[in-house]
Amino acid sequence: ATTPSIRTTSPPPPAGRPGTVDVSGFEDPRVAAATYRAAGLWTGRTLGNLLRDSASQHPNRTAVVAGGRRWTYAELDRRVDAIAAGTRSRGLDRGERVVVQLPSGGEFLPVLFGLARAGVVPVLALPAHRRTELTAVARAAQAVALVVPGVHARFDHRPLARAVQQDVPSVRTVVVAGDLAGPEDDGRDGWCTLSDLEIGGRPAAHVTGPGGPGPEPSDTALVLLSGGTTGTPKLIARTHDDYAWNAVASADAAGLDATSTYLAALPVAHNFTLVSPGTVGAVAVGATVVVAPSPDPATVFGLVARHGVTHTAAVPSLLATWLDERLAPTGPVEDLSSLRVVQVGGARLDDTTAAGVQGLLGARLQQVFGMAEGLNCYTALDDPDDLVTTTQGRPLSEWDEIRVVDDAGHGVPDGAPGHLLTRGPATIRDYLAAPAGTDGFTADGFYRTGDLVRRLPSGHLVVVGRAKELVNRSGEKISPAEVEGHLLAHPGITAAAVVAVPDPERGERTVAVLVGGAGVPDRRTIAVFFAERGVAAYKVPDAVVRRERLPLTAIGKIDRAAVLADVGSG
Ligand code: OOB
Repeated sequence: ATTPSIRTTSPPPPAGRPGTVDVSGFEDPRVAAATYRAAGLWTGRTLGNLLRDSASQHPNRTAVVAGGRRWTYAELDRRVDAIAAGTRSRGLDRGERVVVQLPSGGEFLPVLFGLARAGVVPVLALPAHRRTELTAVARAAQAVALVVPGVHARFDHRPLARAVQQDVPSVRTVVVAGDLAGPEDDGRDGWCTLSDLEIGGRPAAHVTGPGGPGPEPSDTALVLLSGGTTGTPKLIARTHDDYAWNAVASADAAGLDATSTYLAALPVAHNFTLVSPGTVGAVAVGATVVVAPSPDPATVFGLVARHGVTHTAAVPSLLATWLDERLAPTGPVEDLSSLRVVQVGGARLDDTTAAGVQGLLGARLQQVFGMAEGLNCYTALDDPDDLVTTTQGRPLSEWDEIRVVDDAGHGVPDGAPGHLLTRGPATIRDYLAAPAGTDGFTADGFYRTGDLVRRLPSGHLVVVGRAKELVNRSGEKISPAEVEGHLLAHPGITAAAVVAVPDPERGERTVAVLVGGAGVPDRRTIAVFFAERGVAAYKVPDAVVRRERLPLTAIGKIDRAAVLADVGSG
């Protein structure tokens, strides 16, 4: 392939910060990529290299603390080598996809980096996902393997993995981070434990041998799931180049360096916890990662005090529980003096909670407005307090282009609300395996975020709302269309509308308005029905309301504004 030339003369005004960088020709992703490389953003390092470099610079520094165990960088690097070799020797090839469903614990990072080092692509599912979600993800990704815990949170993931393997014929291997269920799994084609993989034992029938070329920086490093608006999962393929840049630049924005300790309080598979700067950013700079088994204040504060945590991240609803515990302690009052930066993002943080962080936690607040599709915005650690408490920050770099447009796609002036479109060094140009009709991008490659923002003259963005149909429940994104689909499968329901209503604790919660007469099930029955269908429990509506009919618009669609007006307060 020829490298496209980069035009440097008479640049048109860039869409990001006017006059700072030349983005002409960037509608062609190859031109943009060549420029990100030339500008030194994309450095050609893979995720495996990030770890290798930190291991050679700080071999004896603690890399990961989890579940009462700790690994130095040298140990983590060796473990990752072993998993990479085991992955290859079991016949998983470069570019093939593996669905990883691991909870917060000591296995997640070794597996993530091990697969990435082998060039095998982890697809990050949530521990809460059940047969419906995992099957859909494995199918869309054409996954060849699954990595699951044994029993986690009193749920046995092995029968679930077996069911997904039945549903999706491309899945030929299951790796259990724990014990195999019993003799019936032992001889099962392709099944092994993570320890088997690490010691390279039990070669499968389809061994192709270890080695082979490692991943290229432009290869997909990992696949994230979109907090999408449809029932079908949208897969987000992030490259080594873009993810490594996202991690390193974010570490810089958060003041995270080799002397820092990052606490992963939110679930480890979420993009915020991974790369903003998260665990991948921490590994990139040689910081220590502490993995919290639970985000509750007692666990988090105990870990902060014990390990001298300097940085952590929360969604607004979680932050509120931390602040409450400091205001009115229900347990021992821990020494949090090591804490320097508390990042908050995933959903809109209210100004009052924001203003409480410094006083109650003794740390600088950093607001983070990010998305798995790529863009990360941060308030700067030295921004004036009013910007830190009232805005969601500025894009990570001058190469992150921001457009704020009206419904017709015309730019709006600074200060006016509009739709946020973005293009940049971390932002994807398309989904992998997007359902037909997905209209997520403009012709010149801008991602339509679905968020409504105001841009201040300083470049800071304020998130003022959302145009996409999505419920943001404690930062967890739920698609009303998907939940409605599951509800309509119940014989007692003839029509259903799911809307987001404000919730003091979670930010938003789901209310389902159901039609179907006497047969309409209650919430508990729906919870059982969803579990039987293999749907994640967090999708069960928080409240159920019965009505004779749903309000319709003139052309016969569900009138969501009217539904919301009906049930909006409860
Ligand atoms: C993060 O990623 P996703 O993919 O789960 O969700 C992205 C969406 C955004 O489009 C926006 O609607 C919302 O979550 N969001 C926020 C926000 N941060 C994310 N809305 C208001 N204020 C914020 N600070 O949620 C994510 C990824 C990386 C870092 C942080 C969050």
